[in-house]
Amino acid sequence: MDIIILIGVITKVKVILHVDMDSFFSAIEARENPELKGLPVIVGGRIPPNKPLQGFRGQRGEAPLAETTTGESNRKIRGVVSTCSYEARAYGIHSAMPLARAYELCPDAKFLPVNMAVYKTVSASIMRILRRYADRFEQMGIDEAYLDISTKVHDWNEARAYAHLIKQEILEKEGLTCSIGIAPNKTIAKIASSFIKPDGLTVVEEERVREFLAPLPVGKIPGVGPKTEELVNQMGIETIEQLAHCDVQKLVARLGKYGGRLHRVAQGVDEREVEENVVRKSLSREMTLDEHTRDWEIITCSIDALADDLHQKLVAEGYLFKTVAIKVKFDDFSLRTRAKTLTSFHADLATLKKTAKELMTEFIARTEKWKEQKVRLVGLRVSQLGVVDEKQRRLG
Ligand code: TTP
Ligand code: MG
Repeated sequence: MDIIILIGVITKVKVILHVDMDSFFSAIEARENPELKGLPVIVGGRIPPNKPLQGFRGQRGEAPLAETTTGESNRKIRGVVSTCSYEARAYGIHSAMPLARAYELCPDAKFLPVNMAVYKTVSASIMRILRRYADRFEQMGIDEAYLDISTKVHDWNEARAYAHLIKQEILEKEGLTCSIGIAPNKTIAKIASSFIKPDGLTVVEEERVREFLAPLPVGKIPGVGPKTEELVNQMGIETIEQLAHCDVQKLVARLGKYGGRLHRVAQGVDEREVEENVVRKSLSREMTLDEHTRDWEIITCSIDALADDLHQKLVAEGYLFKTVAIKVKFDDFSLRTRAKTLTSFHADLATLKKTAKELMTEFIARTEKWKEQKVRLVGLRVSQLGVVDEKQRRLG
């Protein structure tokens, strides 16, 4: 009798933890000024003082501002909400809302300017704490990170206790709360960290993944914005369960490759590893356009805005760039990129903008698609990064 020995590869389940700080900027402000605790706090900018309308001349003799937002005032309120406390959210205020609108909803809120230097310092301290708890650590933004804790814990109960230790240390050392999600992969861990907020902890055990995801709207999947959600809804798909059971071919026909990825995510599958942020190879920014367009003005304005944002990051991190690339996503979700490598390293904004616009001009001239499809997203990336040496950095 033949004896067949099956050698199975036992892949150990991963345990991924995602941490996201609660109302990060405003929580730091409230920590620095305890009298703000429990109040609606809005970070984004101050509201200029109310000035009388008739014959007003400011202290330096300036004319009254032209725009008005309320009947009795001539103030012009500029800017958007970066974030706000949960007390302010109760008034319907949220990130990216114009400050003028936030003021209408809650004029008594405390409006504060963005104090980025402080937030970055606090972020660095929190990341130092988190890193120690992880086998592998990946910072995602100023207030969130993934930790692979697979070898640190033996089961989901231990993972829960481990998360409590993390929350306790951040609270004791930094006086801030966070929300944590734990799951077998990154996507589910991220969905889980926002499931209960603020000060939440949600553990999605491997056997419960499908059950957890099933009732959630598709928009809960990280990266699915309102436009994609609407497209998917138009196909009669509202929940992640419906997405998991839908015909993947139809999804791919509508969303391209991304449709395939979404389908796998809906089935609880995400193979991405937690990747250490070692040496950065590139930096990029992208922007989904409010209106899909072929308007050159809008596209160049978007490129300018992306370049401004990217350049700030380059300066902050002390990088020079050699390669500039643009990315264009059309209405049918097809993607095109164009890149140019310069002969030497550059650090200035003007070169970044000029190169990006040259690439875009050339792209438009040579791409047939441009005539048929509108643009839904533009992106800008710099790669082949060099490090500004300390002396240059001081001069810059
Ligand atoms: P988030 O984690 O999205 O928001 P949050 O920490 O303020 O609140 P939550 O409890 O829901 O996590 O973003 C982190 C910080 O990034 C936030 O405090 C301010 C900043 N931010 C902006 O400046 N503009 C934005 O549009 C968003 C979404 C965030
Ligand atoms: Mg947050």
